[in-house]
Amino acid sequence: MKLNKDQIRQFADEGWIFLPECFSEDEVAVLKAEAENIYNEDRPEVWRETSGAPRTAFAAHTYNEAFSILGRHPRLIEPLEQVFNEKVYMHQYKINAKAKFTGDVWQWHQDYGTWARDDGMPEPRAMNIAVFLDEVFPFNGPLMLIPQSHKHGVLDAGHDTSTTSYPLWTLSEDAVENLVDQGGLIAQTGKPGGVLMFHGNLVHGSAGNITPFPRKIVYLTLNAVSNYIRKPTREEWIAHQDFTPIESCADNALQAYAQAYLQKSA
Ligand SMILES: O=C(O)CCC(=O)C(=O)O
Repeated sequence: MKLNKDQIRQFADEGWIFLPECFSEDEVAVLKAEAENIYNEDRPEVWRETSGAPRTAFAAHTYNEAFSILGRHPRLIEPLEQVFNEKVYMHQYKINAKAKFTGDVWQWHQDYGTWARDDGMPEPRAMNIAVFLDEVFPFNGPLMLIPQSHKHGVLDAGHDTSTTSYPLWTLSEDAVENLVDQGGLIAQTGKPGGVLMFHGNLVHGSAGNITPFPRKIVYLTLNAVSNYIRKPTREEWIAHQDFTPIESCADNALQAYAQAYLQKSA
């Protein structure tokens, strides 16, 4: 899947684009079922909120077939190869739960700020491409983005290791207020199967989820191969050190897997 001129322009100007209806109902159904299975496992890659609810599952592409196919899917890989003009590898892979009633906040941050400081990534030539598994409403903790904030480079940040179970380099309230004055603020809602891609320096965060509606989103962090990380400090399954370029699977691979899976479980 290639981005068109308008999408490329919006990405350059605003720092994000949303692509609705990228994955079918069957494809999403399988990923949702498998995400729940993973959250029920007791494994180090599954991090939990203080309530015990799942917060995120790392590296599912390395131990789950459906998420492995998603991690090689051309609808996600090709747009990033197009933007970076080279092959990409998987820097990080997360299935964020934002569980019903207890899903916790993600403080205001830039992804590249963490990749640079914690992983020694040389340039912001990596980014998150996110697949919505549940409907994202205005009220179940949508991702909030500050348009155009990617144009400010890496901003000052403090290392917050206490607010949630996930340490993050977070921005000050003053910095966020200034950026919102300039670029505004959007909350990206959308149906399951939609895809959001956003620049590594775009400032974003999300509020807690006190509704009965879970909000699962899968994030593939794809890095340009030449921009491989130089000084890793985190576990291999958080910031991968296998820099092998991803070869995309067939466009129908996940659909075929989903049909077989759904027939078996019917
Ligand atoms: O899932 C969310 O609400 C936020 C995730 C996020 O900001 C991140 O992974 O960097």
